Amino acid sequence: MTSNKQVLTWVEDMKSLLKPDKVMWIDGSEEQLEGLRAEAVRTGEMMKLNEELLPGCYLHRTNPNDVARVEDRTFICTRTQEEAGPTNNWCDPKEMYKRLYDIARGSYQGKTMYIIPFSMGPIGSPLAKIGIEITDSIYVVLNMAIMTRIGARVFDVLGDSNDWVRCLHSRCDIDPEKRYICQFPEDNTIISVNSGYGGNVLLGKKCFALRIASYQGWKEGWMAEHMLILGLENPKGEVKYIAAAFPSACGKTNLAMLIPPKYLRDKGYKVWTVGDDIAWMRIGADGRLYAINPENGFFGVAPGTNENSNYNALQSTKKNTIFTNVALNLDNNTVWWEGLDKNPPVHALDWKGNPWDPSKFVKSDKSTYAAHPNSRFTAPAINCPCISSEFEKGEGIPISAIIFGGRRAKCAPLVYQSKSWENGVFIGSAMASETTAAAAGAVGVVRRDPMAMLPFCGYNMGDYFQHWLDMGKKLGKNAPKIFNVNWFRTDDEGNFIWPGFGDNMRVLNWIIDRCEGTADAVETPIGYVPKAEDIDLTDLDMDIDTLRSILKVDRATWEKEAAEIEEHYKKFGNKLPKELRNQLEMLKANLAK
Ligand code: GTP
Ligand code: SPV
Ligand code: MN
Repeated sequence: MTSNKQVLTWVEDMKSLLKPDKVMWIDGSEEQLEGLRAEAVRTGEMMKLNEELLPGCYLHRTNPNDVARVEDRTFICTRTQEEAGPTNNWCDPKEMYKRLYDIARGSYQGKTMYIIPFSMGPIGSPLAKIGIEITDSIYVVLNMAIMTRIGARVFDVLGDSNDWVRCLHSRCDIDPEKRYICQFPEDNTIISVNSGYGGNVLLGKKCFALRIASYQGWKEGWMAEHMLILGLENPKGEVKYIAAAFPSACGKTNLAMLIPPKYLRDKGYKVWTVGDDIAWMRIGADGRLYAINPENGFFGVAPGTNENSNYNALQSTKKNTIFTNVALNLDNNTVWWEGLDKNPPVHALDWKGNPWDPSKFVKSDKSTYAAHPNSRFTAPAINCPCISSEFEKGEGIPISAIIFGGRRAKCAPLVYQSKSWENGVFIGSAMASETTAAAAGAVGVVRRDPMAMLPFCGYNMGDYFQHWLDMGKKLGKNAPKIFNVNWFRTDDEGNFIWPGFGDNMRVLNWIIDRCEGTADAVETPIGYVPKAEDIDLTDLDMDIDTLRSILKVDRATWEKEAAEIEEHYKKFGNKLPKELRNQLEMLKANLAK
């Protein structure tokens, strides 16, 4: 399929290490993929779902010890620890290669080695990059076939070039004690062992498109970010693009596929999805910031997805989709998860494959759930009813606004605008959010997650902040405006105050109006906050005082926040850019006024 010498040498090296019985080059043809689906059904790796109700759809269950990303077993292996920085696990590359090769040695015996050439970004796009993943899992092959552009045509573009990322995955024994997800940014190499779950094994996604790509972007002058990209169309038919960084399971897929409230739809407002998780951004010939979505599908959170919360995501999963760790409805061979509808299946198997009894469901006890809280769907982007006409556009689309956000029960207001790019970088660098089920470990703990990149930045985060500041200097007056949002403020009973989902459009409209210079704002110590009258509450069961309560910047809360940011900044030592130190001092001074 290729005569690229570096590729062939690497494949030979991997063959002698892993000792597969067979080797299969994935050419991307439908016949080949169909053969693999049949084989996965034969071995029980996947279950075929109801062909009439869910054509081309399958269910896969991972090992219960292997259901989310594992941040404590994820490493950035640079020559020095300083290059990986204070927020990453680090190991010397020589030592880690040895440990991983010892674990992987001979692990493909009796199995087939699948070689998947893939492109992150439209094939041949000037913003795209190529990778090759070797895996022993058909589930990985079939997911990569949805999430990326795969097959022989990737080699046509690669030619003899050595600019590609080596991705090795081996399931080994799914032993959590020997599970490692390792990035070697200086070698364009990723090695993942002892896992079979999404983000740990679909190596084009977090491992390449964020950890390796963020490092490449730093070296090459572009940005790889954990951001959705959406186009907001106004009644005149003009489309403005927004990129938004929220931590895992904090609402990117939902915002990317938003359906505006009826009164805005009637006026002609629409939202178009370009991406739901990752953005690669470069400065274009006209000096503006252009973004592509390097992915080709959605690896979305299933629980909570329904007709009302995210109609477009649900539609995207109606065909050619792989479901992971959701429940199986035995009556009609379809899938179910908490929050899909109000009719839990009567005869069902839970995500572990055990009989599930809906009468035993207790909200506070996750072990009674039918679907795992981090169960997911892998759906082709072309299935999405609101996919942007620019989705395949290789040069990318120009970004007008960048939004940061997270889950903060208190503190951060519904929305505010930064006073400048530098101030926006400060806001991103100080972001905090409650942890979610997307990663193994405690859920609901507030932690600092700068730019939603804490688990994904492939180099020293102090250098990453500096890179953001440098990009702003290069962009100058063309820099997108930077905002912060928080859909997750709660009342004393713990209920969300803001309705969220489609109603977030009301906030997006204010953001776009601010970019156009047509909306007013109030200056506060933390940035520009909307006047309550400027957030349209038409058709909403919310009074303006409640809205005021979530727009309020509380001085005492923010003084405490500033002290916590100061603590958070200590980690970065002399790598913390002085501009950010100044920003913090300015915030403290503003609060003291
Ligand atoms: P990753 O795929 O892990 O990166 O997650 P994501 O950022 O794409 O999050 P997603 O859109 O899948 O949402 C995660 C959870 O947040 C789901 O349970 C949603 O129902 C919930 N959610 C999303 N948007 C909102 C919102 O505006 N308000 C509230 N209250 N919940 C939301
Ligand atoms: C995330 O955790 O941010 C995800 C899911 O998008 S995973 O691909 O597992 O990283
Ligand atoms: Mn994500």
